[in-house]
Amino acid sequence: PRTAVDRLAALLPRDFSLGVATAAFQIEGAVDDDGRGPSGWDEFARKPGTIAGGASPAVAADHYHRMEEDIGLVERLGVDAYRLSISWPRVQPDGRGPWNEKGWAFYDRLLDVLLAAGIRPVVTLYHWDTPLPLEHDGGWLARATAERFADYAAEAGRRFGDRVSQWVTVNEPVTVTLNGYGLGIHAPGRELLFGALPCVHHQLLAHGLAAQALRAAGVVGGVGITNLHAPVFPKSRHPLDRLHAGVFDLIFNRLYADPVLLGRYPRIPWLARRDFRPLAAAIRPGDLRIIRQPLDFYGLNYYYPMRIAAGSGPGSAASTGHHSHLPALKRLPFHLAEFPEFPRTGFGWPIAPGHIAIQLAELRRRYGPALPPIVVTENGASFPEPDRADTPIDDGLRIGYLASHLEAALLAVRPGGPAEGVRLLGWFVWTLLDNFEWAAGYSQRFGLVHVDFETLERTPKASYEWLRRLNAARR
Ligand code: PNW
Repeated sequence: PRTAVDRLAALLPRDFSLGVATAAFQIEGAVDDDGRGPSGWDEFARKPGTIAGGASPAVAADHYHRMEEDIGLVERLGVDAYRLSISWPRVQPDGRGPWNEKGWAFYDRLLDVLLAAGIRPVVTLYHWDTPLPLEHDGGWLARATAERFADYAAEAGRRFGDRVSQWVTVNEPVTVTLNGYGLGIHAPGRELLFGALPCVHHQLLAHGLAAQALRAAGVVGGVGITNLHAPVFPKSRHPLDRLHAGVFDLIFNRLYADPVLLGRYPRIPWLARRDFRPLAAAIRPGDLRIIRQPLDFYGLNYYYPMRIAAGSGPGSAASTGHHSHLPALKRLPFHLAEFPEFPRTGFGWPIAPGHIAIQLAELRRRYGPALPPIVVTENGASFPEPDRADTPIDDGLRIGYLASHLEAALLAVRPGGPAEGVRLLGWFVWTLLDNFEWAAGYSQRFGLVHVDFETLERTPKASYEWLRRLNAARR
């Protein structure tokens, strides 16, 4: 082995899967085409002040009209898998009742194009685009949404069960609960703080019911969930920082992993008991048996570690992209502290590749034999980049982020590594294309491919070339 790419390629097990990931709402645009119904995100993004720069998701990267070109980009990367999501309101505009055949036809073609190119489709059923009528009926605060989701999952399984290689039921339920219903940064913009906790249970129930429905439909592919995880540290050794870091770890990580993998919610420490009442009220007998389905894989989205300090913080959040003032944050008894020692991404997120190893080790320690094989379903970073790609975009920082995280994960799970025993099946870069980055609009670019949002022209960045060479070096 000679180059850095060769050395990294040499670490990749033969059957290890390398891929790229996208999400429907962030790239498709075409929000009124072919009978698609509105989602909660379409409505949220129209409210003044919700999206950085007042950006609209209506066109996004226009992937709906450029699908073949985009899959061509995936094909030339030489990756073996592509993770996409189905827009629920595109295939079932009301979230209940009739299917929209033209919507299904789009994904039908997409799967065919992928398979013809020899790329394994990994399909996420829910990447945050709730059909608007369901959102108006309470969204994830309502138990009925989980039942509607199971109907949709069953239909997706019946239609595509012979062609999808892996199914992800729900993407990052924690982000939906916290950002969408707790803090109001994401759709539907509710600021319920702990009142958002029923959304935890209803999304996990949706996952369990969907996993059952997919299997009942006879799908041949594997079934899993994708959770966002971050190792959580107290800012200092002070007991109050440690206490609050423990509660935050519970809220962020364990609330989503324990029920799915162990069939129970974590024990809530006394100081948080009152706050957690809305969660207890949502649980019915038998639910946890549904939530703990045997999984073929566990999807891990990994971005950065977190640091927690006691006391309410500055009342602003980096992940909105416009450092908006968030009154809800002020009402929490803890806040996110910085890691002064690490460089940061465009979002201000710390770059700490060694922490993906800590994350994998922690999952191993907590869940032991109950931990299914892991797929890193997202890992990536945004950096400031120009709107026009007049000169080639030399995103060495992104290459550094991706290469160091992939390497750290691969080394961690080897014999003698800190996460030895974790079966790591694959790794997906977030993301193929610059896209609609939720509350940050088009201000944060995570893509391997630059998108000019005026001309919609695609221009591969240096990181695209890096991943292409990495794939080529495996053969
Ligand atoms: C993920 N955080 O969201 C989502 O799955 C993607 O759709 C999104 O584009 C991507 O990561 C980048 O943001 C996250 O604050 C939201 O830790 C918030 C966080 C991490 C990921």
